Amino acid sequence: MHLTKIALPAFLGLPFISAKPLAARDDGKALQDLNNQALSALQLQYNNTAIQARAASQCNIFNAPIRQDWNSFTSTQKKEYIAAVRCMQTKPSIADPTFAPGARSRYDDFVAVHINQTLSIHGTGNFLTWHRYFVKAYETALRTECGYTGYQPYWNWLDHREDPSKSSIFDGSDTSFSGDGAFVAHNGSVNGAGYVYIPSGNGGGCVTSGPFVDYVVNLGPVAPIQDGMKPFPDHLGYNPHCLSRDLSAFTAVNWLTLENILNVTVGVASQSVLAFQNELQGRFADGFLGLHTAGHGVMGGVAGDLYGSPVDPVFFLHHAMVDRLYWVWQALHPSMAKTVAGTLTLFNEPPSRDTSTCDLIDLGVNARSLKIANLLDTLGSDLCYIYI
Ligand SMILES: [Cu+2]
Repeated sequence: MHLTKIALPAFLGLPFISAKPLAARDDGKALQDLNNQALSALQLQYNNTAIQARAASQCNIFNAPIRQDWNSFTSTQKKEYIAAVRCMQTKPSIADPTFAPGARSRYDDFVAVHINQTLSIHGTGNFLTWHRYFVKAYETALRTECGYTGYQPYWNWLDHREDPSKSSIFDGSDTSFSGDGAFVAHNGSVNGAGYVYIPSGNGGGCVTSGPFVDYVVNLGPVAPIQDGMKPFPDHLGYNPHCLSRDLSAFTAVNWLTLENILNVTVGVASQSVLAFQNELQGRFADGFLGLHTAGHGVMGGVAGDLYGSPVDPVFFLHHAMVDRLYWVWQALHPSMAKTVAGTLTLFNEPPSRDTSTCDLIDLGVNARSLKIANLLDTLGSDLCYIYI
């Protein structure tokens, strides 16, 4: 599906998010308005581009593939996406076994590069572009290796925040990503680098229904945060276990909020890429998880492990939503859109130099390496997509 020139003018002329009290506003509609603001801004940028440059461009807002909300998929589209994920989990790994001896599947190849690079892709200057490219490479693998014909869907965080087990992503049906884990009594999780206590939910064990009930997770956990969950000492070794979850309404209600989304995209935390990425990832010492960390925390179980979090297939819908906010922020802040900030190491520990847009993003066997500079524009020659 592509946007049409007839449909697009509808995005123009929309008022910017008003300052009405949050409670008086439909949160879902406000988020959609924000997305429409980004589309309007991109159309203006397109209109202001010289005609010759437009003609030379392969990708533009009118021909770009569209990433959309999982909720807007039909049952057929959901089943096609899920089947492609299951296909990735059964196709043999192509990674060098000396690199990741525990990787058995193509899916594991993605998990392995994330585990391997964890300390240099979070709390760093490449966080946004690394994960953007990671999702893109995964989307491409689903399409080229597993016959998926659609594009990467995203998880709308505002949907069923008060009870994620009722959402179309986690309801446990055959068009979901399986549901909550079986109840296992435990004393909650400690998220946010040890600063933020999360009470246990109704799960904690293996998922009990849906498409991923028999999925064997081969890698991790490296640094689990759920009480009683043991780390596996060999980071890339073979450790078959189940997909566990402990859905956390507590986390969703506290941090997956419209207020936080508006703050990073059009509010105080949107004033620089550093402010945007820091607020998105969280201020842990203040007890504030941030949207990115909270999304992982809502899943709980194996997804709470910073290293091995991609073992839960909802990781890619969550990071598509993170990327959607990055895309909105870039569209609404064109003068800063191609800037990067931050260093090469997690919270600059150990201290390292500043990230450069000439630095490479290396996804191992999953994609060719690209410079950060090539990943800053989703309407460029290496990336081509928009969100609705
Ligand atoms: Cu990550």
